[in-house]
Amino acid sequence: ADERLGEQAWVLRGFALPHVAAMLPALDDIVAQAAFRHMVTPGGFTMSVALSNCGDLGWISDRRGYRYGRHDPETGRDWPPMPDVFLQLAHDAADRAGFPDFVPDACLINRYLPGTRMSLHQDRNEQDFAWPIVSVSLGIPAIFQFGGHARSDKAQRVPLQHGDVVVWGGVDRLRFHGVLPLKPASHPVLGEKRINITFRKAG
Ligand code: MD5
Ligand code: FE
Repeated sequence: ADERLGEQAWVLRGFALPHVAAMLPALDDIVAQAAFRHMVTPGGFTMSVALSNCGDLGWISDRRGYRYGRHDPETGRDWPPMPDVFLQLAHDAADRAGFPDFVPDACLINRYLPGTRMSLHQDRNEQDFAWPIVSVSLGIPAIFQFGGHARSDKAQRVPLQHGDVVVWGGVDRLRFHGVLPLKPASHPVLGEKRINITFRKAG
């Protein structure tokens, strides 16, 4: 029951569910090495989402800008390696959405608590926009905003649940998107939070 969001954008409902049991301990391992933190935007605002990364490249923000880097700026160490279960899930979801041979080198992990939001933006820090982005939602639900190519274009609202995977590529890769403030809720396994894991080929 795949849902088409755009010409080359798909919601794969529950696609991650068979992998969640293996993903959660891998996630705990990552955040034990590279803790969730709130980064500052180039404009001087502290992001409401807390983030970590795994893989060769991690997405970072500070007063100097947004970019990918090989090291965790908090510790100076490499980001933790991308677990095989993450790689396999990202590859298989991309393939299912029509993007074969996707091998991500960057995995951004966002943590949302009730009230956390992400305002409309485009993801433009990757080298090659021909590769898709794969996003996995875990924990409490969120309403994703899927906009157009201009910030002012009307956005569709797409509810995302635990286990849903979204794949964006091609003509939909640079659409504006965001997440509405999370409503308080509790998930039986993750508690009062949402984790979003995005896979990119950044380098
Ligand atoms: C989230 N994260 O739920 C979202 C899901 C981010 C971010 O937006 O940048 O960390 S990823 C949504 C996304 C990625 C690339 C393209 C499009 C959406 N899109 O064209 O709609 O934490
Ligand atoms: Fe984004």
